[in-house]
Amino acid sequence: MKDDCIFCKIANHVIESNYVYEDDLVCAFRDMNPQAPTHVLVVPKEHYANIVDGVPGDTLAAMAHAVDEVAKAEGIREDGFRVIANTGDAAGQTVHHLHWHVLGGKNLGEGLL
Ligand code: DGP
Repeated sequence: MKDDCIFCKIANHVIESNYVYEDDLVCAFRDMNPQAPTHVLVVPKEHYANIVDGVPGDTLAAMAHAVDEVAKAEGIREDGFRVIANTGDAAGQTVHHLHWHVLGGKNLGEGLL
């Protein structure tokens, strides 16, 4: 755990949040600034800066499983939803702990965002 990382603290319950799903490797909690009716962040409990920071395969698989669990719990799995991983400054990544945005609950259209 990285002591100055807010998502390390939330993922490891040093700071509590609004959790939607959790297992040994990952957790999912609601974004504090939601951009859609469902806006949940899936994060690993270990610290990785982003998706190209040597993330182990089992962690990536656990994140994908968590996306599925979130989509089921939120009732957006059948209609469809969007998963976004902002990576680095040019993508506007503001929290430098790997996270996938899961967005759904409305028609997101064909544009990127
Ligand atoms: P980005 O790094 O641009 O992919 O977005 C980071 C997201 O994290 C942004 O939508 C706001 C959210 N966020 C930042 N700090 C917190 C926090 O302390 N709690 C929660 N629930 N969300 C946060």
